[in-house]
Amino acid sequence: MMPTITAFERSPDGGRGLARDTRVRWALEETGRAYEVRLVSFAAMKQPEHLALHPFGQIPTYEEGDVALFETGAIVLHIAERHAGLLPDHPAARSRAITWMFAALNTVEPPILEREQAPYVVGDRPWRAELLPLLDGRVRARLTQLSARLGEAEWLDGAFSAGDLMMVSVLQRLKSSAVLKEFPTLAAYVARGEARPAYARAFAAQWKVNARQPSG
Ligand code: GTB
Repeated sequence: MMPTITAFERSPDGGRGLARDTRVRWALEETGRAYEVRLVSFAAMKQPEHLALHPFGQIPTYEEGDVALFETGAIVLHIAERHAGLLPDHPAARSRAITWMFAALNTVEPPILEREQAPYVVGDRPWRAELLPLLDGRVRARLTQLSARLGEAEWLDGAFSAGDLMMVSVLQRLKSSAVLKEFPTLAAYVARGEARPAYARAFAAQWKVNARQPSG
């Protein structure tokens, strides 16, 4: 059965691929799965029909037969566990790849999002000038650790896995910030992920919907 995902009718990033449907599209492409997309507006995301699928009124969601999922971690894991291409066969290696998915979402993504959202949250309050460098420091600390672990390797643990897919997706949020450039091995890691044909197909599919100037 062909899965259906939801995505922004009009992504605020104007097609840069940063909305989280891109990582689900990428996982589907890596595993050779065809899929359908239902585009939703911001208003529709808050309506009962969508809230029944996603309690927080967000995208993406994933529907396939009697399976209805939200949260990209759960969706990518669901795909990776059922279709070859994103998880190693060996049980220990498989568990390590899943660990990297969690590390991306629970350990690396939070400080990145915190830094990205801080200017909107603090506005022009007087502590802004002190807070932002502190949050930059938290991002740098994580990237230093991640960069040390990746070293000169191509991927985090052997062959490309769902852990790399998730980590590259998370690091992409830093592409417009100067900080990623301070970590050339991580910048190259992101570029390697983006060079994968499956990523190119996922990017092109969301670009077709969203291509325009970013709205903010
Ligand atoms: N933890 C959830 C997951 O991983 O699935 C987070 C899902 C999420 O944040 N969805 C966002 C959403 O639906 C879209 S991706 N937001 C609408 C809302 O909450 O009302 C986040 C996103 C949005 C915009 C950009 N951008 O413009 O660059 C990048 C990422």
